[in-house]
Amino acid sequence: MRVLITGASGFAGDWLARACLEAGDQVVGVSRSGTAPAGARGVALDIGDGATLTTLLTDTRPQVIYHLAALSHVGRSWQDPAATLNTNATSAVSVLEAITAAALDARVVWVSSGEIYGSPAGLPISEDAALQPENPYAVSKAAGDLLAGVYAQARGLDLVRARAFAHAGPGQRPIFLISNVAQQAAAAQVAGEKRLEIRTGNAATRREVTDVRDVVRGYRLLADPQVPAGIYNVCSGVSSSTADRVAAVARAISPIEVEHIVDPALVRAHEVTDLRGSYAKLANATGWRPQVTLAQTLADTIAWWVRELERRSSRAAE
Ligand code: A2R
Repeated sequence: MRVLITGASGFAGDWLARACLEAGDQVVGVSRSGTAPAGARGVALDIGDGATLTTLLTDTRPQVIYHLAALSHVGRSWQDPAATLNTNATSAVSVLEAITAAALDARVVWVSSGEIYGSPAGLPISEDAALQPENPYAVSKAAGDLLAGVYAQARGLDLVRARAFAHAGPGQRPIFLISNVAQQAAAAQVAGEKRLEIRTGNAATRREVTDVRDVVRGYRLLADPQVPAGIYNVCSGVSSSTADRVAAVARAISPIEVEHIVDPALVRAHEVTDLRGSYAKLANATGWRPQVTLAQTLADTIAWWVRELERRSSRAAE
């Protein structure tokens, strides 16, 4: 299978590219840096450059296009909302235009986000919930999601919108919460500490998280043209509280003693108490179910950070 992945240098894109390579796909990975895993062809390209993207699509004729390229961080979207909207909405149009212009017979897996639902009226969140984005990132992803739906209908693209909820796992940047806590835990292990303080916001707030390996398995299942086009949540369906997650970290790095400190500076005033999605539609269409537990995600992410920190310190010592 010939596949093209935008955002192949990113956290999920790298896992996806490697999963495709393992399955025997020929992978073209697009990002501004052009970095892609060994075995893939990395192409340095800004997705806003529609003409070059059209030429690349025409030359490589992918059978599946996974669109992941985005500015992906909610906090950073408040720092630079215009850039976030530019990449995730305006440049998303250039991707849709390029796919249309290349006139490919391809399945498009358009990676959207569970963030676009905002605070829903009911749980679990299904695909027909209203879109109520609450930050610039969520607005930009909602715009990209809606545009993809409009292009699929108006231009006849064979497109699925994969609304991925928060995901985590080895290799994620520490600006994301789970990776940040895992990095702290790994640093304590590497330094031989006996005690670790973890500071968080509200301990009772419940959020869901899906392992990145489950997420990319979902994307690959959605690439099958037999799966009806449409909208699919990709999510674990279970939420855990902040306190649960800190306790899971403590179990993962035992015997290091973990003290959970709820920092008033991190507590948000009007926070939604629970958020979780429903993956029933994806399960019905593909048989997908999450396989990796939160404990496993945490253990693997901590182990990844231990290797990463040791690699950095041996490089610094050279
Ligand atoms: O361009 P680079 O080398 O910084 O690569 C990032 C790429 N990217 C772009 N590629 C081409 N043109 C652009 N203008 C552009 N802006 C960003 O998107 C990188 O390969 C990827 C984003 O990776 P991460 O920040 O690690 O995001 P993650 O967690 O892998 O999320 C993937 C997708 C996104 O659509 C999220 O909105 C969704 O999953 O949750």
